Amino acid sequence: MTMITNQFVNDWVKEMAELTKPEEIIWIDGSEEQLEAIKQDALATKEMIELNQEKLPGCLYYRTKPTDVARDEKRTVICTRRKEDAGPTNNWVDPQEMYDKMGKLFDGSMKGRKMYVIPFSMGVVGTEFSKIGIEITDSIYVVLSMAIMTRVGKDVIDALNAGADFTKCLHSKADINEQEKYIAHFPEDNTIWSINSAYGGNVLLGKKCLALRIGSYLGKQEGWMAEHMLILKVEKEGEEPKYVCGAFPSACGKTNLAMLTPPDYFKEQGYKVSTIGDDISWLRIGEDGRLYAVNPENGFFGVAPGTNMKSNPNAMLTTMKGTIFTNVARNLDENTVWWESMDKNPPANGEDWLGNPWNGPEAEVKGAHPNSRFTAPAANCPIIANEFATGEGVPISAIIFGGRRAKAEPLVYQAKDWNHGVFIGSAMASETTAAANGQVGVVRHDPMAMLPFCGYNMAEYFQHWIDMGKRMTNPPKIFHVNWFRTDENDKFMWPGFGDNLRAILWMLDRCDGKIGAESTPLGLAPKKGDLDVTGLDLSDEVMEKLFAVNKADWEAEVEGIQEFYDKFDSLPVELTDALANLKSEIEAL
Ligand code: GTP
Ligand code: SPV
Ligand code: MN
Repeated sequence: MTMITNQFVNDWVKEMAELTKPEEIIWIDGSEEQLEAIKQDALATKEMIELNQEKLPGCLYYRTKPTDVARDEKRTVICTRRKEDAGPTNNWVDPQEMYDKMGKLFDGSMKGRKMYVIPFSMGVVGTEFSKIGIEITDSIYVVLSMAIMTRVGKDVIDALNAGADFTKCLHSKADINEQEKYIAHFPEDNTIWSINSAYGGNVLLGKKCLALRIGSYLGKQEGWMAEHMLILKVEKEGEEPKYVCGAFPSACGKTNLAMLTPPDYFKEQGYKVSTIGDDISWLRIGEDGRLYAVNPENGFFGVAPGTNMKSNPNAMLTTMKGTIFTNVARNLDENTVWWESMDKNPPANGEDWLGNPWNGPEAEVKGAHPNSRFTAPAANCPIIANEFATGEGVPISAIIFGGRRAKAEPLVYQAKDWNHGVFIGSAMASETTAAANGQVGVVRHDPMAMLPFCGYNMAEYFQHWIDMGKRMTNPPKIFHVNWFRTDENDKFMWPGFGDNLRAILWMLDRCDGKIGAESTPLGLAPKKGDLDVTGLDLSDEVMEKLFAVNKADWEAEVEGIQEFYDKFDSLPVELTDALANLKSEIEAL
């Protein structure tokens, strides 16, 4: 077994073991033999189920408690010494109070269990982007998932032994008691504590907790950005590749956009799309004054329902091996998995996500939970870009903000400049989804899709965006999109998925200065004919509705933005000016 010689690491692990009192401590080195042995333990206790190894080699099934199926924002807290440093959009608790409270819950929480110590890296070890963490957990699901979602292995241990700093991540599923569930962040101590959950977003601490909440805090201090963004690469034969980042709230289309399949019409013209990341971007300014992005993750924790060979074949193919499926339905005849709209053949001899017998064709309840997910290695993705593996940043041409909005928001428009783009991001709103506990379909403000993930005061976060803009000589152009606008019959008007490439190509033409645009109160919209809709069955009337800026709707939007802004003691003047400007433009409509 690889030895950790870093005394800080050993002291911390010893201290956490004295608190949680496991029967054994196991260091994870990421080797296949070790992970295989641990997996066998999970199969023996039925914590996980092995799926059909011919059809789905290396794949496992995992089910969480019905009360523990999504992120829990109410129980997610930011613990800074000063309340104002967490800001009005975060739940704040005094750090000492939280350590005391959770210390009691962690006391003996691993009695009779094994404690796994997982050194991991977000980003490729050795690149300037890499950040190291160590997650201590009593959950085999966490061990196997972290081995997919992060970089685990000897090079991380070597980096720690060479003295690398690390984020201290402590997790115990304890009794999965939702009354005593907490996901707590101590940015000032580079520490994360999570207890009483066994669901991905609450317990895979490298992801939202480190890469976004702690990451955004570090980024503010160190001059970079941690964002809830996909990264995609667009190539046209004979031309330089272009890279685009996109921030959409949870379950609003990042994985799908990142892996999109171009419509045949564009394939024939030589267009190709590949994937760098589907959820998180870390961005730094390069020496040439451009913004460079990496995906710090090593896998995809993607929404299962809605994923199928038509909507996202690349995601389907990614999940065919080495994948953990959580809270989907099971096909008991084949020992495979199923979820809503995977195909038209739900299993008759099935089991739903709760473990109840489920006759798919006749069932009145859903087979899979709406937030059921797959955890799959990024390397499985048929269109993974070569830049993913190197972990070197790619230069970003465009940043896309988008929400799930049945009304008000047009299909696509461009910000007038960087600061206006920051305003658009800060003013974003979207309908809530099953990715977090609580009501679904309620419009809420979710700036830059970071509302649940910003580890500090969002007013300062907006300022950081503005400051980053000042430091770039050639910043990305910023756009806003909405794939989810509906008609009078509540039907989506835009086909979405692969056809979203059409909007992206318009954006890239704008970035290249190849085409003009039309000024609207919201920003710059496509001129008639510039958005290529060849082959789509969209009437002029529908196109008009997709782009309409309705005065009454936008008066309400402006009021909503103002209300959201009022939560903050002070905001950058660039944003309040932009809102005043929008207000007068809407009044003039
Ligand atoms: P997180 O992993 O929670 O951060 O979500 P995400 O942003 O990666 O969302 P994802 O791509 O998994 O999409 C969530 C849901 O939106 C799925 O059910 C998709 O089928 C649906 N969806 C994605 N893109 C589109 C689109 O262009 N149009 C429509 N109508 N639905 C879409
Ligand atoms: C999200 O909710 O935005 C996700 C899934 O990507 S989770 O890891 O649960 O946060
Ligand atoms: Mn996400």
